This record gives sequence, C-alpha cells and structure tokens, in this order.
Amino acid sequence: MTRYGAMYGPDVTFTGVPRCDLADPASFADASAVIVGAPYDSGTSYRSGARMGPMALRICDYSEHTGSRPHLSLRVDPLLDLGVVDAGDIEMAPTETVRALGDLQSVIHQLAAAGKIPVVLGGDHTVAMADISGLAEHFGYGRISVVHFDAHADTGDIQFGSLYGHGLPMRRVIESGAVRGDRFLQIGLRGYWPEPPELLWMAQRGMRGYEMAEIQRRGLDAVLTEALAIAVDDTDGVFLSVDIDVVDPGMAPGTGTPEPGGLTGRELLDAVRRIGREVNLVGMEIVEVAPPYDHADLTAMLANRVVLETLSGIARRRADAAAGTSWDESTPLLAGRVAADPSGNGAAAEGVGIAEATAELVAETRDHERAL
Ligand SMILES: [Mn+2]
Repeated sequence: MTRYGAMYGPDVTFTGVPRCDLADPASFADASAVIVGAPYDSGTSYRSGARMGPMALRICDYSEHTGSRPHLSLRVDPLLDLGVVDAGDIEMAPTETVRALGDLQSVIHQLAAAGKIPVVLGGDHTVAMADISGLAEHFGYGRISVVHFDAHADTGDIQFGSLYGHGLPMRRVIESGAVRGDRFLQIGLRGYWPEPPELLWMAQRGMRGYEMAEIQRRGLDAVLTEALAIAVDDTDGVFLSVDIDVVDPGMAPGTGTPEPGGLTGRELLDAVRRIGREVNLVGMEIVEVAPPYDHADLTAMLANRVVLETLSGIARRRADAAAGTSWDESTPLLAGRVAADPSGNGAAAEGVGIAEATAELVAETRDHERAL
C-alpha cells in the first residue's frame, strides 16, 4: 500500500510509537492496535482542512514523544501495554474518491484479519465508509455495531449529485448491509440537519439517535448504558466513530461544520474511556479535525486524548480480564502505590514517613538554592 511521506506534515508517529510498514506484517505482528492516517477531505460539504488532521493529532502532544503514556487513574500504559504502532498516512488521492476509499478499506480489512485494532486518524467523515466496510469484510456483514459520536447523523442520501461525501457514509454502510440499522447508535446529535425525509429513513432502519436534549435530560451515563446494551446485543464487536464536532465548538473549534451546544471535552473523554473498558472494540476512528480553523491546538489536543483515553480503556479491560479484577478508576491517585513499588525504594518501604521524606527534600532544595 502506498503511503504518503511528509506530504501532509512531518513524518512523525503518534506520540512517538514505533513505525510499522503495512507491506511487512512482521513490523506490526506484536502490536494490538495500529494507527492509520487517512488524510482525505474531499468529502467536506463546507470548510475543508481535515486532511491535515492526522498530522495535528500526531504532533500536538506537549509531552515527550516517547511512545509511552502511563494513565493516571487507570494505571495502565495504553501504548506500551497494548503495543501500538503507526503505519503512517495511507495515500488517498483527493480527486479519486472511490479508489481512495477502496485503498483505505483494504488496509482496514488487512489489519482486522491480522487481529489488530485499526485506529484511523481522519480525514473527514467520508472515511467511515471504508473503515466500517473493511471491518465488516472481516467480521461479517451485520456482525459489528457502531457507536457514533457526532453533531450530525451523516445519513444523507445524495449530495452534489454524489453518493460519496462526509454527510452520507452512515447511510451507505447501512444500505450495503455492513451494519444493521438497529445496531447503529448515534450520540450528540443537534442542530437543524438532517431533515424529515432522512429522519424517516433512519427510523425505518431502526437506528437510535440521542439528541442533546435527551442527553441533557437523562444524563450521558444513562444514555450510554442503554446504547452499549444495544451495541453488544448479538454482535461480535463494536466500532467507535468519533466526529470531533460532537464537542461544543467552544472546546473544539477546529472543524469544518461546527454546531453549537455540544458535549464538553471531559464528557467525551469519559465516554470513550468507558466504552473502551466495557465493550469489545474492534476499531475506531477520530475524524473532522481541521487544523486550519483550530485555535491554540485545542481541537487537535482533544482528539489526541480521545485516542489515548479509548486505548487506555481497552488496556484496562484486558488487564482486568487477565487478573480477574475490576479496577475502580476513582481510586485515590496515590493509594497503594508505595506498597506496590517493586523496587522497594519507596519511602515507607525504608521506614521513612512521607512527612519526614518531604522535609528532607525541602532542606536539600534550600541548600541547593543557597549554593547558587
Ligand atoms: Mn459531524
């Protein structure tokens, strides 16, 4: 598979994880998840720019690019524990939609067949067609469900005379049978689109959409509990599709079709982490980050965290499954850490109280300052 080099940004990997080569299966054999950049935005109906999304998601993190991110509350390292590698950006010709989507789909199918979790960095939402279809090719048509965070339903029929575009992919994958309409859960919808004909089509397919007013009234947690129960009913895996515009444009301004009144960044991160922990995720995409409209990298940084929080949830799910535990993420940050210190060098292990150790450190610091 052809991949871009540095065409849409520096040739770096997601937070410094190892590079892999899709033509060399040995290079990702040990990984559980593979990052794939999909720098395609020819499907946008309004402001383009999402083709620069993969670059922004990879480089925006303020921490060192070590390929390691120990999670504070879950106490797992999503990148190291799961084994995450980055395949770079797939070549998606801007004027060759069918070929571009076909190439991406074959990559997703290849990764799923190899037992890997594809993590797609969009790109506009058109790429969902390839992502979902590629997974369905492996798991079977109608065998995966989709949990879809978005301000928009993306179930339009034809736009600009085309079957392809970022407002249409969810209709295409239901029409093809890749996903059952009644296993398609949409969270965060709002605004003034789609219109009654599309809503009728969605209702006829048994889709379930949670508009912001319902989420506000019932609470995101309750809505998620209901949605996830449907998502895992008689399916073999769940695909997570996150359009960053599900978040309020005040917290995620860098996107092509911003719709006021969305989730907070914190709500989205809590939700995707929970989904990673609670269901069998077989793939994910984060789309519609358009850096040209971003401010202070707010949107790119949030999207970077959407990936990390989801992967952290998956890593915790696997750690709990292996140990027969169920980690409580509200455990106090420092609880149990000294006792768990395998080096035996913790202050308590040496019989030194925390207060005593702190006083010693303060004294040393003052000595150092005096010496200067
Ligand atoms: Mn959207």
